Amino acid sequence: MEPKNTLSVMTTISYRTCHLCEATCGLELHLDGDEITLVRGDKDDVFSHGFLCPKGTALKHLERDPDRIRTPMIRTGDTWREATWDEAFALIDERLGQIRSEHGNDALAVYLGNPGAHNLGPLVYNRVLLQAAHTTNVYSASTVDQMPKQVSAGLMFGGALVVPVPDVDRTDYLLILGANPFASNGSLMTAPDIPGRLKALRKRGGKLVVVDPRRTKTAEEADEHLAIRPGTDALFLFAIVNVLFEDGLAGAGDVAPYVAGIDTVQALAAEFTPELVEAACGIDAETIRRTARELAAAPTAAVYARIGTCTQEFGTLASWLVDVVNVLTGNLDRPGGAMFTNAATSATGGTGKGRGVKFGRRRSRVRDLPEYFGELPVVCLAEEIETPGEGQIRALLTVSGNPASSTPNSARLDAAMSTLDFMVSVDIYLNETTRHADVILPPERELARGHYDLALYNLAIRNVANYSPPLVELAPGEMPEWQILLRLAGILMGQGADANLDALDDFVVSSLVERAVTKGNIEGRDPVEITKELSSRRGPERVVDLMLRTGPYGDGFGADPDGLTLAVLEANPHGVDFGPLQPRIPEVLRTPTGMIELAPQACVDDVERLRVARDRRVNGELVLVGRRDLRSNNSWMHNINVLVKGKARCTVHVHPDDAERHGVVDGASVRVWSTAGEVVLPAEVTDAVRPGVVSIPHGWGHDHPDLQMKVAAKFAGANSNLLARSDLFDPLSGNAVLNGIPVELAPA
Ligand SMILES: Nc1nc2c(c(=O)[nH]1)N[C@H]1C(S)=C(S)[C@@H](COP(=O)(O)OP(=O)(O)OC[C@H]3O[C@@H](n4cnc5c(=O)[nH]c(N)nc54)[C@H](O)[C@@H]3O)O[C@H]1N2
Ligand SMILES: Nc1nc2c(c(=O)[nH]1)N[C@H]1C(S)=C(S)[C@@H](COP(=O)(O)OP(=O)(O)OC[C@H]3O[C@@H](n4cnc5c(=O)[nH]c(N)nc54)[C@H](O)[C@@H]3O)O[C@H]1N2
Ligand code: SF4
Ligand SMILES: [Mo]
Repeated sequence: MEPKNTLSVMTTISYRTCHLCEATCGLELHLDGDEITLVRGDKDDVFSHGFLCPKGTALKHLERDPDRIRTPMIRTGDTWREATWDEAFALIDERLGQIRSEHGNDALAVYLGNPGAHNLGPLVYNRVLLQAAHTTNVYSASTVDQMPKQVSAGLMFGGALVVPVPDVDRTDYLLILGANPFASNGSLMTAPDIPGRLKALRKRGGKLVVVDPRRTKTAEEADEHLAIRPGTDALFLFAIVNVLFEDGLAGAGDVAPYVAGIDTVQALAAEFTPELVEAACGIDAETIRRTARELAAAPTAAVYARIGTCTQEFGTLASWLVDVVNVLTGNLDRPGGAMFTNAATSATGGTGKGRGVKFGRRRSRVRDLPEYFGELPVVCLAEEIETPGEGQIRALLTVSGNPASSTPNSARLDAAMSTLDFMVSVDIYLNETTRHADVILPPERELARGHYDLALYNLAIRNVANYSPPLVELAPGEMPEWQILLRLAGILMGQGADANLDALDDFVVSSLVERAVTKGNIEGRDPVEITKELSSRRGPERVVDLMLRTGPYGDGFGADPDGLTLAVLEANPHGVDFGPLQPRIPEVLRTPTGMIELAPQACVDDVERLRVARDRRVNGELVLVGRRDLRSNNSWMHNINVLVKGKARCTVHVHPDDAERHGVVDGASVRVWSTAGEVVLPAEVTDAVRPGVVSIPHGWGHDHPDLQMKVAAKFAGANSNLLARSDLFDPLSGNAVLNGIPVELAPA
């Protein structure tokens, strides 16, 4: 064996952006042939400067995990067998063909999971797949995640991705609610090395305040921690707004000419004094008042909120009020405040107006819940499978998703999935969800794919771009995920199991080109000529090239010879930095009025619900919240020994007072139950949670005998979503309530 850091003659060094979370760190990969021998942070990466976390290093183990599925699998009864691609697609064509012709397109549901937002194939081709499926039953991890933020941003600014991000590197004051970026490395805020950036903020004299029912690592590193009661962030933020108006501190700064609805917000906030909300929030009035004044007085400030404020009862109201405070403190769209990224693939040619957003064009069959941005709330999925009648779901296609683990009332969904007539999963593991599939289609290994973070660079705290080419050849029998998705799309379009992929892909690209020549830097150009210029590439890379070249820094196919192309990124393996964020209002707005709608009617109407909730005893005696661990990634990286070994991570955190009251002892097994179900797991008695709150991480519970994840089975843990209820959701976004769930607890 060789010492780790010595380069053998065989070693090549390559660079690649890590796709495992939203931080987009640059990795330096040492390869011996096709094998990774060492992973380091790329110190020349223009954005991450050498930072990486333990998951980045684990890429090496993920690539060679022996439990990973590498060949298509077909299940008959309880037995799985390997199959050829042709056989697998032929079976899918036959069965989905039957089901859809007999019962209609809605009989097939599609669920898109989180890794699809981090992988180039699905980022480009999931859309094509959905168009081909032509079904009302589209679901995704978005409605157990950020949908409230997208809805509030849609209502206020006009688009699902017009989401402001905190200008972390320049702000003087950062107020974080319901996020723990020291563990998660940031979300809806692409910022590699957030620990370093937050330390730098404090070092330059800035202040960091964290609002979280738990004293997280981020809270420990902050100047101040406010241990809020779960689900009350909207009340807290309303009280801040109240103080801003009462003290004459409210002013929208440079964006004032573009703000509509300030008076309505002022009137709504009038009743929510700090004194009125302090008991509900568990934060005293004086602290709320001081926080409002500090936010207003800081030279620049930003409010940033994430999972804890989205996956709760008032997810959209809280998400809305975050940006209301950003506007009213004059911090929206100014350096050091909350700003809009101008990603290299952003659509250009915006006029500062648009169609805005419209929800509910379709509705769920059983509960009549509206669609948001083309998808139905995943809290509806189980009932749509269970309930007979026209439009019942009989077949399911999951693409990089594990809804049996990640969505509420998992036991019910799990049972419902076992009744499906047919199920297909595009996935790399045989896990809680894919065990129900009839066919599993495994994508290629990570190093054989190109990578460009099409989604997350839209939310980056600097304008950056970085492309990673595939580093190894496809092994025999490996199929790229984009081709799998396109073949499935071909089947759903009725072109059969072996549709001409090249022709399909040409069609995808030509329709994008047709649209691109209607605006921006290639307006009026000949689409045939543009398509020809792109023709040396295929698959997602061709689409990325088009988007980069027509984006804000693009070469416009000759219009700016020094402009950006995919080839430029290929020549810059450490990325290209287009600098700090710049003010973008009004150009970035897509509302029909061209204004920032500070008081969208849907939010105004929902305030009544908040008013009622304020007076009740918050969600009963004990409520459940989640948490994330740095060495974990939702439900799917628990089969990697270096990440899961050591101290058990799937424990329930209980405050010492609650532990005493319920007779719970540190380390002993406890039973936690809700109206949805129960779990048994070890207790960790800690004052890091506030009294009345217990915390369990999600994504565990790998104990089913049918799973093929040997390491995960040893560290199985319990699935917290057995406790989450599918009847609890935020009515403005359909998003599940995963934090603030009433539970009870007893020694097991
Ligand atoms: N209680 C509770 N529940 C939660 C949350 C919470 O905070 N609390 N968080 C929610 C959030 S934010 C999210 S995003 C969701 C995640 O919900 P999901 O996206 O449904 O679940 P993941 O755990 O991310 O599972 C990802 C799946 O993709 C597969 N996979 C991994 N890599 C690839 C690949 O390259 N290609 C393909 N095709 N498949 C791949 C994995 O094997 C796994 O099956 O969970 C949500 N659930
Ligand atoms: N290591 C690791 N990194 C990840 C992931 C992972 O699973 N592991 N998942 C990735 C994904 S998909 C996402 S979406 C992001 C999420 O990124 P974050 O939003 O930073 O997620 P969490 O670390 O779960 O932090 C949420 C915090 O909200 C708190 N909270 C719960 N309820 C409330 C409430 O009512 N009010 C307030 N103010 N706080 C509350 C919780 O105690 C918790 O500390 O992380 C991503 N990065
Ligand atoms: S922080 Fe995220 S992007 Fe960076 S190395 Fe870790 S998992 Fe990868
Ligand atoms: Mo997420």
